Amino acid sequence: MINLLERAKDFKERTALVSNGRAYSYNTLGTASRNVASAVLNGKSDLKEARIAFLVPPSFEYTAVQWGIWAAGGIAVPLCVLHPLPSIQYVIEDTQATMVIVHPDFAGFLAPLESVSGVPIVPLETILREQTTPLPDIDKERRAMILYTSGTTNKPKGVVTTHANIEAQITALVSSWEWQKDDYILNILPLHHVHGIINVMSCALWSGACCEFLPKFDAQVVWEIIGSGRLTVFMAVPTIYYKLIALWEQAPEEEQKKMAESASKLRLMVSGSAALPVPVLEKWRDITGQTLLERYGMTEIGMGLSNSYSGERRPGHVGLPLPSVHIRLVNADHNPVGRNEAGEIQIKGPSVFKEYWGKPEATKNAFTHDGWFKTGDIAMHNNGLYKILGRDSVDIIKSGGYKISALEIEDVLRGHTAIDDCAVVGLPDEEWGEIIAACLVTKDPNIEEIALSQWLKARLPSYKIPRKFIFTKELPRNVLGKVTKNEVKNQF
Ligand code: MLC
Ligand code: AMP
Repeated sequence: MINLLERAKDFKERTALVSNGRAYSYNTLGTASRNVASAVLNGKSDLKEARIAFLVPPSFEYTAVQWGIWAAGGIAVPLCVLHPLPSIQYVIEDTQATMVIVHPDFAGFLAPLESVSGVPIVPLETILREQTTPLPDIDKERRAMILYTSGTTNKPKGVVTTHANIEAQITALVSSWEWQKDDYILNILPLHHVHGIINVMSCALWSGACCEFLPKFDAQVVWEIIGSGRLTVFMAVPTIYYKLIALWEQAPEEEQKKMAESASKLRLMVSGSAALPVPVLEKWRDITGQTLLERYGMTEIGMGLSNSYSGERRPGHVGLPLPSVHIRLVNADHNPVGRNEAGEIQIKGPSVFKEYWGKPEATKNAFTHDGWFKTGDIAMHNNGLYKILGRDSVDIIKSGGYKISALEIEDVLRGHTAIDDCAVVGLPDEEWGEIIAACLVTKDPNIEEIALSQWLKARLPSYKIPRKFIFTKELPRNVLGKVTKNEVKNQF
């Protein structure tokens, strides 16, 4: 199994996690994880890749549950605390989860699922009780985790990674970014995506460092924690840096100086999950003296490309392949491109995922016949470093660092009785990267945006809800009848 629980034994009484105002040592985390493993095994000798879903906010308990599932031979399926019930139900049913572990704050919210899906919902408290069972030996090639990511299909797909994949994703970053046991990082990201799970939490715990959880991003609190001087490393999506800059700009001059000085002391600040706008990089550098290290990654591959920790960090670029990552750029004819030519990023290596859960056809289509994973991102090699130019699909939107499928939102919108047809697009936005916009063909000329947003909130998480609407009699289409999304964008 992933070498996290075993390594924890070496770090003993060092602080692993700070959660809800309490510090937890590596020994405490190890014991809690073994209690969880014994509880989920419930008399069995090995879970044999049973899927265990868990709805637990970022916390000590989250980590103990994740490690416990791994130690018992299960597949960890972290659920998103921001999702409405239908999105959660989809993941539980798609993974055929055999159990859902639920934090007390979400027990009432999840309760209706037990009868609908027939899946046992188990309170977190019972899972954490002290108990011991012999734990199985887990081969690293076995499946460890499923994370859901949007693609060019309407429903998100489950990305399956093995213990070996996860270990490769962690170790590439630990060595490149020189993680040490004296590091201290703040996690402000959701823990159902790789950025928070791998880059922040798992890299810290691999290294014997400390990870503090802030359950929800709040720019004011983040600045206070930076001001405390305890952080050495910070990682976030570009939107978060934008929001931190906005708050700094509102502060009185004396305060600004203090904020900037404390931020200047961190050894590393990283941006990723979406393109870091050069003005944001420059502004952050002007304020703090820190040049953000931009890197490129994806749920299916962990991290692929990174600017240098100790060398050049070129604005607007994502650097070079991380250790063990093989990369090539290919054109539409599947041939490698020349220097300074654009091509699709394709990736090979031990960090690349195993499969889309239950979707052999989608898995096959995601790889070339000779085993390269097709990312769908377009890049060029520009004077020694890679630069991301965009994506090959207009149907994928990146907003606040979340990847969102336009088709998924269209599918939901078409379920509204007043909507005949629709087209969803991403519009460039300084703060969010892109914001979601919907062009609607409706029967009801009086349909209200507020009422529509409320209706959507019951069906989609907040970050997938369109922020702009326009109403039209007909969607623009090409001669083949396909909606021309670039024209829709122009209409906004
Ligand atoms: C929220 N709001 C949005 C929005 N999301 N408006 C436009 N577009 C969006 N996407 C609005 C809300 O409606 C609300 O408005 C206000 O913003 C605050 O909402 P919130 O929910 O409190 O937002 P906040 O917590 O500030 O969220 C911002 C954020 C969040 C940046 C912290 O989006 C986030 O956690 N992003 C990270 C996602 C992530 O981890 N991605 C990694 C994927 S892995 P009002 O009017 O009600 O106040 C990956 C691979 C890799 O990509 O390379 O890493
Ligand atoms: P996800 O599926 O949520 O893991 O999102 C992965 C996608 O985020 C990639 O395919 C890219 O499109 C995008 N992405 C990640 N990092 C960067 C970056 N530094 N610059 C531009 N796009 C990025």
